[in-house]
Amino acid sequence: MTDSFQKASDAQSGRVENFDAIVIGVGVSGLYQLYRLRELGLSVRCLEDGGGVGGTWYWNRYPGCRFDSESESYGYSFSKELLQEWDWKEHYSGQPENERYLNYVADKFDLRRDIQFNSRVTSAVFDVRANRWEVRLESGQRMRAQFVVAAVGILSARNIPPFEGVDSFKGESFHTSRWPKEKVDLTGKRVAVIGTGATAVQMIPIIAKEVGHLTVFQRTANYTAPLRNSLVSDETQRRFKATYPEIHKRCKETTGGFLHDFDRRAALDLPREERRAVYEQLWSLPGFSKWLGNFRDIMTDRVANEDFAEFVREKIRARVKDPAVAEKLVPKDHPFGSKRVPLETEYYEAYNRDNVQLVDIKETPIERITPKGIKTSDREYEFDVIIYATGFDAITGSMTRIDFRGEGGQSLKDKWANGMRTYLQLVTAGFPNLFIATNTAFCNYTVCAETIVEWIADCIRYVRENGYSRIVATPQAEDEWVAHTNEVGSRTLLSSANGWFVGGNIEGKARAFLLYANPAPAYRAKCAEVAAKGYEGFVLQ
Ligand code: NA7
Repeated sequence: MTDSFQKASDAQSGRVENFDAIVIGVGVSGLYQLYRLRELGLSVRCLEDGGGVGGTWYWNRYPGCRFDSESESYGYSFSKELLQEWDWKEHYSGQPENERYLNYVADKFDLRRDIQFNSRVTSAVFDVRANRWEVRLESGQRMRAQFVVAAVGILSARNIPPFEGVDSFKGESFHTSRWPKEKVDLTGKRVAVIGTGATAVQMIPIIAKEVGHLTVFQRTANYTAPLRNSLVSDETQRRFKATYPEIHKRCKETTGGFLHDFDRRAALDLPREERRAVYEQLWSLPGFSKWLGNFRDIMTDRVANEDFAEFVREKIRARVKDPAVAEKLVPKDHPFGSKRVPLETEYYEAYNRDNVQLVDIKETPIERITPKGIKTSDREYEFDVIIYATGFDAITGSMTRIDFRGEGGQSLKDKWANGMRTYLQLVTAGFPNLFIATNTAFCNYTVCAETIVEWIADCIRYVRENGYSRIVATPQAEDEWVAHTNEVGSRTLLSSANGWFVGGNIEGKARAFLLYANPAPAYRAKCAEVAAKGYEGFVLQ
């Protein structure tokens, strides 16, 4: 019987399959979680909405999509064999290659046999008497498991703003995270891009060369920095493979899990000329060096931040020929790094092209989408294609779009209505045996995702080996963690902007620190300490 026939017949017959654990999502975290749980000898079913593995790297197929992390620091570190087998072709690897990598991992570790694709989870209800979750799919299929691990991604619930008339547009429209697998031919077309976040910044310079005319609708100008990508030479490839232990050790020690780390000096302790020399040096380096390799107070001191922000503004002005366009592209209303800094390649040069126009929608807001295009407060623009590069209902959206029901039938969506509430970013009180395997530390994705996945696997093993059937965080531990997260976040400049880090990108979304802003080593140490103390802050039964 084929998989889809099996599913259809299960849905019709009401047959409920049983597993030790269900993993929702098969991106970077879910794939590794499956591997670790299987290593424990658990029966596991992995449920994936998409038609293949990869999560972010499956869905985001828009032109120009790539890592902003150094490739050698983003790949998994758990398998020495894998590290030696895989060659990274670019220093900042592109989506097609990243998807191939994750498929290679799935095949190498024979993970596919436990993955059910095209399976969207709609609800998960905890049965307090049986200590099991009942998970239901859009198809009607049901299954039960003692543990559920939600590896649902931090940036997977796409955000299409509720513009009036969205469905009335007669041309083609795409959200960047649902870009079709088949090539989208933009040749000669009139194209709109709404949004200027990390996604748009990667995509715009590439499609600008292809389209007939491109109109970019910008709500907030962003600080960006040059990516400076290049091919990995054979010699560098050999160096990666020979020094992976050092690479991973470094990523475990740095503030954000990257190869970069903050300069221990305070910016303003240096005379202006010396500071400038440091900025120029950082600017010439690839990747996030300009953000995460900057002076230590860049994320905490407004004056230090403004000093660097002004340097970035000068860099933008120097690249855009039309001073009026340049001024629109220069960010002035939030500190550098308080939103995720997009890394770019020829982004500003795109605005020097005759076929690219920038529309500032703070000056002339979008009033509605029309059958022909986009109507702002001053005119209607006609398009063949509208591209929504409008981001995500980050971190909480991928959880709350599943109807999780915990003890007493409590809904997670209701519980988080005023902001995310977790203990250790990993669990939430009132929802036993549910783990959140997404990296919400301020940390290079895979680096901390591995830690989180391993922590969850160890916790599940502990529960089983000690004869317990459930584990749940106490409300008190959660309260303390939320207060601590807010306190740590408020020491930084992260709340000074309206980005997804704090839920500020979505109208009506409660503002909260969604990322844990303490340095990654401190986060790792805290999680390890909780485990070492027999899962302090949890009730085990
Ligand atoms: P982002 O970084 O959240 O950017 C989304 C963009 O869409 C940003 O420019 C937003 O403007 C804009 N946006 C969102 N809602 C609207 C409305 N209602 N009207 C106009 N413009 C809007 O998402 P990305 O996909 O670029 O990047 C997400 C992450 O992926 C990134 O951080 C990396 O980690 C990888 P705003 O700035 O909010 O004014």
